Amino acid sequence: MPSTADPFAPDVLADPYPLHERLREAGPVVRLDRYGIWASARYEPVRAALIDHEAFCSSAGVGLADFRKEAPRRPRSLILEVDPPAHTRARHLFNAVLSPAAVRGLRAAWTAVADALVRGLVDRGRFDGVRELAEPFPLAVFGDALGLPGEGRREHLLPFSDLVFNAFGPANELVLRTAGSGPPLFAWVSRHCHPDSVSPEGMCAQLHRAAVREGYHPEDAGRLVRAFLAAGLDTTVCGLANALLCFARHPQQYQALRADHGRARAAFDEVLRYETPVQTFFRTTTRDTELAGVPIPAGEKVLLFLGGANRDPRHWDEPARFDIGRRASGHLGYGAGIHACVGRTVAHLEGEIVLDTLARHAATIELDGEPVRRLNNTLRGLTSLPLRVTPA
Ligand code: QZP
Repeated sequence: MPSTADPFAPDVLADPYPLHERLREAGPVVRLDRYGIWASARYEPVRAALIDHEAFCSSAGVGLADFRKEAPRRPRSLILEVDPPAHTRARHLFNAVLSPAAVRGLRAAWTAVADALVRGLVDRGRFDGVRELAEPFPLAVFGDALGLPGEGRREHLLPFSDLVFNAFGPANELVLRTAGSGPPLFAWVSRHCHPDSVSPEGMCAQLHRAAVREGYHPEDAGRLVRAFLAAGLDTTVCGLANALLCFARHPQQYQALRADHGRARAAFDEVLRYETPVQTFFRTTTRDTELAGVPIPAGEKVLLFLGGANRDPRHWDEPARFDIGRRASGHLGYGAGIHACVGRTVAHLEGEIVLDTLARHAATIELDGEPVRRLNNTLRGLTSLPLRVTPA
């Protein structure tokens, strides 16, 4: 059954869940007439398409634009928007830089940063959860790990990724209203994809060196580094902001977290399931195929609602309930298959540390005003989250 809905309309981005429900009820895979694409908001087909990278490829772009019909609006990502074997080569480089040992080595310093930040906020009693915690923490800790200079991070990286993630959607008002702001942001990002502008021990320089060693042209090595800056900051900002909102709205769940800090990791998975930061991705069919029994011709765009899959009642018991006690780890917030988030251990470390630290220092966390939702064609997050906390 086709649908005329616009998944990128402002009211849908503000609250996508009613549309997900309608699409899931309309079928496992639905035609979206407005964009001439296919879509699924059910768990099984979304997962199946992500895992079948041969029939559902990434090299035609993972946004609405079909790179076979129109040139990419920015130079193609050499990890995200490629298929094997090019993808495999790039993925190995990221895996090496983001090795378990490397990520383990970040924990102590990051915990100390979170501790100082959260102590200061709890002492004040009231703060903005986005501007004073969800944004500064990843910008500080992952920015340092990447080897970026402190200067200019906030002003460039968050608006840059806002453009990047809007660009996966249609050229709607969100894209048009920021159209002029790109050049200085791209210039800053390009500069810091070059090893001369970053610390030699940081992950940007490490990745660049490894890529050149593997035979990438230095310019392509820089384009690989760009993925760190595009994908590694704003996604975790959204995840942390969503986490704070979830716990402010669900005080019993916050008390359950406080009662057992060992739950912080699982709790962050439940946040990613319940309020998925990366809401959507596209794939493109490489041949006539089928998804959950629905035939799809070759060369078609398929919109995968990760956030919809994560609330599919066919897979989850009471999906609209935020419950840190459930087994949420099978969620699709990090994707699945060969393109599943390569930085997930870093993202999860940040989430765990912030939730654990908060639970140690704040006895209660409550809304202190209306949260302000941030609209983006791909990301689900907030621009402001007024919070009130009491000391533990
Ligand atoms: C964005 C790039 C959540 C991710 C898909 C985001 C992402 C990954 C890579 C790039 C951009 O390489 O530019």
